[in-house]
Amino acid sequence: MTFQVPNLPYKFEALEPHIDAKTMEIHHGKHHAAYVSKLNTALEKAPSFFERSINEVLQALNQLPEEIRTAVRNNGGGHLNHSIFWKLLSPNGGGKARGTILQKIDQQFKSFESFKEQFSNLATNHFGSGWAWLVADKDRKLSLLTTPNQDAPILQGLHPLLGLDLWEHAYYLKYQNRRPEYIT
Ligand code: MN3
Repeated sequence: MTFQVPNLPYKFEALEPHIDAKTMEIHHGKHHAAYVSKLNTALEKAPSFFERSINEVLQALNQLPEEIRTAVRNNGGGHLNHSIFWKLLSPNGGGKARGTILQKIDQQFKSFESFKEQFSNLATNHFGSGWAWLVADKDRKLSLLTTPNQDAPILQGLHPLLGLDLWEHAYYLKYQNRRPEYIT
């Protein structure tokens, strides 16, 4: 089975006014679709990897032929990161975290407000394209980081809990150069 773009769990316009319908349509239908298409083309050189999940493929990059490793890292990462991103967004989302995750955030970042501020600063100051993440390590310790390009946290053995796309294609139509406003 080749990799497929997952359906959005809501309509393109569902995230208005924060993220506009046209951005969602292009982001999901063109950008994500291109990552998937290029991933599938690259893996034609190693078709046994079609049997694996995208997480497993990215964790086994060094088993791939060297000539397709970069293409799989970039486009496989693009596929995984966006698949996570669509599910993190929701028309009924937002607000303060609750329950166990809030306790962990308070422990690690002192308060939810301080976590938001640190996450926003990190995302704002990331140079160029990439992603901002809240991740858990294997001991369930939380931390913040950014990754360049489409590098996925799983490449570092980290489990993403929250991710924000910092590529201009994610916000340019509505926010132009105002990345901080998009992040908020
Ligand atoms: Mn994107």
